[in-house]
Amino acid sequence: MTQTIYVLNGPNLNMLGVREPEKYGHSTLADVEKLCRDTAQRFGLAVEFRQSNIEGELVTWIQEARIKKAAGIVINPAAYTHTSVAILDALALSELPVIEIHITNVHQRESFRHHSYVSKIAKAVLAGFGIDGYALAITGLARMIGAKEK
Ligand code: CA2
Repeated sequence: MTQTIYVLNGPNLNMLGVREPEKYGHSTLADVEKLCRDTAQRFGLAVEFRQSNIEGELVTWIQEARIKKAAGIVINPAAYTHTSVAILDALALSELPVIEIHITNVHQRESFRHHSYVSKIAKAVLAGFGIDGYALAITGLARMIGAKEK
């Protein structure tokens, strides 16, 4: 049976490629989705790719990932990284392997971006690779769950 990974994106990431290209690059969220699908396909994995500006919707999708027996979660919680105990709790309750990814190196930015609630439960954290971080995160998760490269 094909295993599925959830790739979840938080608020404002729908603006990728549209605003602030000097910080976030020129790729759009649709480009990120294609990169994720292409990377996952190499390991025979399916992808549920979602973005929301609403905290509770992300929580619901994390719960859904567990119900649907997903193999793991790659998440860029965006600003909720630094604020959301609800997303931390949902990820912990999911009992799934979680990889946290940030496009920018949050540690070079404002001090309020240096703390992540999600890092408390993430198996691994990537920051500063641009959108390539998504491909690296999926590759790392695929190896973690024992998916074989085709
Ligand atoms: O570096 C990342 O991936 C972040 O998760 C992005 C969040 C930020 O709040 C985190 O501290 C770090 C912001 C997402 C907003 O994305 C935009 C993309 C293009 C233009 C404007 C915003």
